[in-house]
Amino acid sequence: MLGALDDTICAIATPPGEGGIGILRISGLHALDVASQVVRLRSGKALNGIPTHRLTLADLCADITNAPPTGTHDAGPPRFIDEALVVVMKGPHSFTGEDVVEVQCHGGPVILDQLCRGLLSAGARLAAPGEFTKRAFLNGRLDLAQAEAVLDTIRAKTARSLTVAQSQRRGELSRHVEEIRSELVVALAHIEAALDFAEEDISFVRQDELMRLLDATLHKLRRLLQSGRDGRIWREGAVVAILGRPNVGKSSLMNALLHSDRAIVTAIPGTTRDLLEEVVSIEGIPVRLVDTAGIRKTDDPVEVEGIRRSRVAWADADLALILLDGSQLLSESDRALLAEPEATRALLVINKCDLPRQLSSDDLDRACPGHGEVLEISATLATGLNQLQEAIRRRLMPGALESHEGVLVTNLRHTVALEHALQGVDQARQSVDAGRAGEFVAMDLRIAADALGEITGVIATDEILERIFAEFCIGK
Ligand SMILES: Nc1nc2c(ncn2[C@@H]2O[C@H](COP(=O)(O)OP(=O)(O)OP(=O)(O)O)[C@@H](O)[C@H]2O)c(=O)[nH]1
Ligand SMILES: [Mg+2]
Repeated sequence: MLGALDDTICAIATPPGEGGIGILRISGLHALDVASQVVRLRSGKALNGIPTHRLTLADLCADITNAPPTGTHDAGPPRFIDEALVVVMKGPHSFTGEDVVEVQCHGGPVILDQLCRGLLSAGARLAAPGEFTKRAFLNGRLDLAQAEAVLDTIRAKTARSLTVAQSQRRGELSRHVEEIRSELVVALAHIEAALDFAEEDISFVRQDELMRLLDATLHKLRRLLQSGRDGRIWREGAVVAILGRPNVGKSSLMNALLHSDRAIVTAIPGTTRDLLEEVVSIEGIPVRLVDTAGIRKTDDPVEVEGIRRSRVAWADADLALILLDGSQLLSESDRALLAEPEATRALLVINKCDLPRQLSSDDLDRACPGHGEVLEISATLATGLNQLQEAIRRRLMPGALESHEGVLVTNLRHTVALEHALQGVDQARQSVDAGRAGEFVAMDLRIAADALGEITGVIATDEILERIFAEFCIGK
């Protein structure tokens, strides 16, 4: 993999399709030579003669007739493709740390395709997904947690998720983890020194100091791990399923929360047959909202399949809303749903509160003993929705937003590494407590320090890198 760093890579960095501007990136040892074969500066100057990090006007020309994606062909006269603004970013002061050229031309698929082919003929190769960011990591421009946060930044679905991703991209998590790791490494060095000079009766480490350090480290690791559940939701979003018997207003609630006519709403029970999903920001939390088919006994095979899917959505959801029609008495279908064991963990929502109330609270308590909070809304009038959104947020993230000013762990890979580190430190602490030989303590501390090193990539195998960067898009 390291050998591949010699290649000059190129990729279209803007999304496929038509756009006002399309951007193509080139990075590598020969980025300037390769780009020079396609980029003609209007000033007549050579590409390597212009100042770094400055936009310059250019024409793009290449012989792209029958040019294969790679390899050689008989070169014809270069043809004008488009005019462009070109920026050279000389390494190491570029995103990848290498020489980078970015070409901004019109965002047409044919233009970008021809430009790309021209560069491939000039000796570049197509970048793999995430290869620019991987190079930034390998060249020491970013650590691994920061590189992962580049993807989270691009994928953030709400403003709050973006803030969390940006803080990780700036290296706040990395700094925190590195601080803990270096404390462990220092302790480890003392213990190992003590082992080396065991006969000479020199004490390099006081037991009470070591215990204090291990306790403090355990505390820090536990706090980081606790932030992991909320962190995962900020990064990946939560799934909230709207359930209920037919006609209670599930699709109406979906539309009200989305402020759009996404789902079909009719007075006919059994309107929704399939799952409908949309992402919406609920108090800053990215929520994938799932509208489901009304659950009731039926022989209609299409509806039966819809109901099966509703149950799958319920099982997969982080939170379920069970919707009830307040203008009617509880029906058999309502009762059956409320009697399900998972119903006690759902948020009960009484809809149609704009109509005269028929549903009684006592009846509800009997149908679902031990149920949680009950909210009252009208989906058509959009009343009670703020309280509902607040309740959803409270249920998804019981720790209020304010408590997360600190560092937040958002990534499962980091959580797993932190768990390993915690085990290691805990084990080391037990060994110290039991007066075991220093070798045991050192071994456990080494495991813990290495696990933390995997987060920032101080310790990273090719396999870890492949897995991380494969998730990226091409051009990033
Ligand atoms: N008065 C009143 N009517 C409502 C309210 N919410 C929904 N409705 C009406 O109830 C009927 C059913 O609404 P839907 O949103 O289609 O109900 P659903 O739960 O999705 O029904 P299925 O898809 O059949 O399971 C429609 O006629 C809606 O206009 C409400 O808050 N107040
Ligand atoms: Mg519906």
